[in-house]
Amino acid sequence: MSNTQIASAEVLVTSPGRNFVTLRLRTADGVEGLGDATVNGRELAVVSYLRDHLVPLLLGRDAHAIEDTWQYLYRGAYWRRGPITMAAIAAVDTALWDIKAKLAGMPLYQLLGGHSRRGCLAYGHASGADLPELFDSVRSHLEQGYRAIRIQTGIPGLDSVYGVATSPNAAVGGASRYDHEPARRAAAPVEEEWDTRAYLRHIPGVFEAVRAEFGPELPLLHDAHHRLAPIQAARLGKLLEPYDLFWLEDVTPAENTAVLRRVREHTTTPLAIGEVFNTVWDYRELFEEQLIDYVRSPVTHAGGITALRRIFDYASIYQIKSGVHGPTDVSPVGLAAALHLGVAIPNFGIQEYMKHSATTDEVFRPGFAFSGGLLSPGEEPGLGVSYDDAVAEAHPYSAAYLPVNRLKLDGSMHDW
Ligand code: CS2
Ligand code: MG
Repeated sequence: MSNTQIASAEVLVTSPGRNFVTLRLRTADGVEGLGDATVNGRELAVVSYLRDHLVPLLLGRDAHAIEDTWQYLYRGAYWRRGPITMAAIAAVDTALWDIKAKLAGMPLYQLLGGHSRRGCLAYGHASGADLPELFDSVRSHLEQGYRAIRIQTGIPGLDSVYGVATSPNAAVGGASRYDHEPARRAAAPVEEEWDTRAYLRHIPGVFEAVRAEFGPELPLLHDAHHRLAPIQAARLGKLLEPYDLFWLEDVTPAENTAVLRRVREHTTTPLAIGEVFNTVWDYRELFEEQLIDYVRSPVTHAGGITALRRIFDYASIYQIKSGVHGPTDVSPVGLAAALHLGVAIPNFGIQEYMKHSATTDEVFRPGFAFSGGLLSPGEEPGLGVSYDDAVAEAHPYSAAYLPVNRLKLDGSMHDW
């Protein structure tokens, strides 16, 4: 029998283009597992939670006891839920699944039930300051093999809009990587301006133009980044109905999920939400009243593989599917975990895929692959991701923040 006691637990911080927090567990016999604990813009809070409070509890525990460890950390804390707690628990849980699958000599998806599909349909991010730039970006994504595309554009009257690439077509020439959400390194967040009425006037015409240019087949998605009041969200859903969206994401702020009843009453545009949710409890009324169509939680922010699988099983009862968050601030470890779940679960919907930078991939060496529009987790035992300490250490942490959002009208802080 091998010795599967947890002998070491390291919290690794690196910044290959953007900041990542990774937990590495090692058993007494030297089997290693990785877990992603990155919370964009609040990274060091999770580092402390792990280093100061969880690592001491993990040493000596049996790495095989995944469910018991999850319950021990979740119920045992007394302080339940919240992004920092759940990212820390997620990292432990993911690392333990990585170890178990390596000990079994299998890719993780085999332990989750095996293949249910050839791969995970991925959507990419097309964006542009105006329509010609947006169309170029859509074409570039189609050339790269994407078979589903998120559409974000500049809004007349606003200098910059979150989610619109700063150099959208760089990927075509290969000069530099296009980046919609660059790490904004600074001591304080950048402030952006927002105008909801200008946005609502502009977006339907953008989708009309994209459908006219690219036809009816291509699945199109859009993210409203939590910025609308319920009645505005209902209106947007209704205005977008002729353009047959795959989904409309995060229409309203995340706390008051009951308002999605109002949105749902008015529109048949499919709804996705949940990238900032932490637990199954956030979804309860949304599932039971069938107010949404897709679950956005990633493994990293919803308590790990154990917890996210439970959320997906619950969703499946209501014909609700997965649509896992996959921005560049979810590390390759978090993305790999989503892909193992994604190929195995019965109710897979779609996977977001923005592509990490080449430097990020040098640190994490992911074994997953993108081909023909599908992402596949690969056949290496475990998660299929290995961490290169030397490369990681060459990219030390430096503070970076998401932008904040103020109304153009009078500078009030606005939702996002
Ligand atoms: C976005 C994210 O990918 C998405 O759908 O909402 O870019 C999100 O804003 C960031 O991941 C936040 O860290
Ligand atoms: Mg989003």
